[in-house]
Amino acid sequence: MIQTIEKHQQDFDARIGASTSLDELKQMRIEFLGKKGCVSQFMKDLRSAPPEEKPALGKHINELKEHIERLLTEKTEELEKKSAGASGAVAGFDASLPGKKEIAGSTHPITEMLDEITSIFFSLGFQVEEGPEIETDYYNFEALNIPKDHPARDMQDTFYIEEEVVLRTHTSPVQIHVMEKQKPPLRIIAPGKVYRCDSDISHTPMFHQIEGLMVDENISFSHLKGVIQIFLHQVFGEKTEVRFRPSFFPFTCPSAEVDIQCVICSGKGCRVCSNSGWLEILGAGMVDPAVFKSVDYDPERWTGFAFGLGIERIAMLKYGINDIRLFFENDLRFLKQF
Ligand code: FA5
Repeated sequence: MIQTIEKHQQDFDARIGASTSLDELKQMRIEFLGKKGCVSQFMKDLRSAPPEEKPALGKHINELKEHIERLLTEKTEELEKKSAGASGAVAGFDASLPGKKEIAGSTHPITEMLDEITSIFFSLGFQVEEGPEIETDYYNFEALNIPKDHPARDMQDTFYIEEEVVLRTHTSPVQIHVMEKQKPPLRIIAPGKVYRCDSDISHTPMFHQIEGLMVDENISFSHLKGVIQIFLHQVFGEKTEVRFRPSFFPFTCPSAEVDIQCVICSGKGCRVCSNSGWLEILGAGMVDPAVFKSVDYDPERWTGFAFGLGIERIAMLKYGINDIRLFFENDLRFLKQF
């Protein structure tokens, strides 16, 4: 039996030396180590061998088994390395599979609109300022001439964090922060997020505004009209219909709301413009003397205008979007179009 074992080992050594594929190795593993393979057969034969020969035979069979296992493992690793080297890949990597496409990110349409508007005002000499999104009641309302019991608070449905702390409902409080720090003349815009308890086809609870403020000697309403007109014509084109409508804001006097003809229905009236043919995009006016007093500016010497515009509304009009909520649903099919 020892001779037969040795014969099988020689046979195995010759075959493994000549083997060139992983399939051949699999086949040899079955033939030599499988249930019906020669090692199993030797184990069965061992049971009927004379007891005095059993230890030596057992040792030979185990050595053959270990030899086969070791050489099969070594040869498998060698062939795997070779095939990986040939395909330029690593083990377990299938070079024939189609590649995964890298998805490149792009700027959100609201960010693009913000950048575009900011650069228009920048070209008109306005500097960019920022303010906090969590505001005190004082900056969001009181310093802007909206006392606690004033009905104008109803115009901006407010998220209160504490009694005196709110999520800012508009970017107008940045006016106060800037005027407290800087002396006139000044010309600033303040872009950022604002929050109101609002949600429908043209309102979202979070949206973006850009505040504008210009203060100098002899600033008049015609300066305001000129700046707004230049801005809207740059965004929507020279032929765009714009209208100034008298309005009320406690922090400006006189005040106006500016509408632009609805681009969804070309002024005929639709769901988006509530059948009016116009969409309101900004509020504006001459800075109220009460606001100047709250920041220690002399209202006899300085005059100024301020405006606050809704970025999403402008983006809706520019791109012909009929539901503001699409901007925030993160649907890539929508976002990829910009
Ligand atoms: C204001 O917020 C004033 N602070 C604007 C202002 C600034 C007036 C300086 C005078 C001087 P109003 O509430 O109208 O005004 O909002 C301004 C713009 O924000 C609106 O014209 C509209 O375009 C947009 N807007 C208002 N509420 C929402 C909302 N929930 N979702 C999206 N856009 C909105």
